[in-house]
Amino acid sequence: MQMTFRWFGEGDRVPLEYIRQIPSVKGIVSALYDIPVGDAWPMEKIAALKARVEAAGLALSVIESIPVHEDIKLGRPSRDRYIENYRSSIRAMGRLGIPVLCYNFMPVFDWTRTDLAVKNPDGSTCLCYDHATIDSIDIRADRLDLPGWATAYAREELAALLDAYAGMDTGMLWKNLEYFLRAVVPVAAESGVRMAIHPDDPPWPIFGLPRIIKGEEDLDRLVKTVDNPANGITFCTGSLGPDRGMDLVRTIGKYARMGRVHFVHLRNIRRFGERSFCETAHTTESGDIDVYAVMKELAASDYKGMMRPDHGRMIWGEEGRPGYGLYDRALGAMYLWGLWEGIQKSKERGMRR
Ligand SMILES: [Mn+2]
Repeated sequence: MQMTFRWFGEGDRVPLEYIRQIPSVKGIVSALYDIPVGDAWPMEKIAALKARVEAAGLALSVIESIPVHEDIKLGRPSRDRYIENYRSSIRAMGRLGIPVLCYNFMPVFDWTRTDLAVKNPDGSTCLCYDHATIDSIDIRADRLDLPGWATAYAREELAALLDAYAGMDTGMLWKNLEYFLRAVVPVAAESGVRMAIHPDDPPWPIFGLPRIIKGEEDLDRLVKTVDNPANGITFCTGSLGPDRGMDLVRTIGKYARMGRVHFVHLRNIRRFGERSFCETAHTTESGDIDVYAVMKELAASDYKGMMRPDHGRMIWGEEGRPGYGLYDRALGAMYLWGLWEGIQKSKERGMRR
């Protein structure tokens, strides 16, 4: 397993040089942030990003993400042009030897939270989600009152998208994902790039928009849709975990043994009621996910892919992008690496005996 860390490019308040100082972190997860959604990523720009990361003593291990144009998700005739661009970006990644591509297929909004800075008793802050609050938001209001998304869309643009999705059910969205995968996975396979779909976050429909990567049944369908190792999963414990019915430990082992987990996002959450949760520190005792058991199952599956500590809290007075401060994610990386080393060593001892 390679431990990685997300970096949002030169605009990130956390410099690459600081990330390099976190023990155990060898890889960077990043993207090009100035390319319009749907355009092909120019090879030179990806090469420059890679060179910048390598100059800091790290590897560019994962692209997270190349956004999928809404026309692809909507199945519009223009999708073929956007898919061709997507294939071109994948080929460029392959030529540069960047092994993993994380992407998602969520309509309109990807990650969704209702509060980006809930104060914890210890003075830290964290991101939370409450479904009743989501239901109370008027997404067609003049000013969209959804944390993190207030300025993402112009009002008319959002209204047009919502109208376009109004008649779409999950079956149609699946068809469009399958069309996309049949077109891009063969290119990824021949380019040496492993695609890794990120589950829906949170794992249920919001604002009446369909969502299709919510749990085990969906992941089963996904891996079968194009039966190729290049068609894989980003196993995000914090995205799948809010569903109380999800057995994270068994399922991460199941897909890892199939060779379909290429990237792991590890974070912990605390559930409140049915569809309500807050993100916590990474340790098992902090939330409802048995992080040790997840890591143990991954080790038992002989996992060799990438992992990153996902969202952290804001601690020690740090300010910055919600979920993506340096301090708590660095603590998370250390905790996860400590678990991993311990588990690997007891595994080796067990085998010698
Ligand atoms: Mn994630």
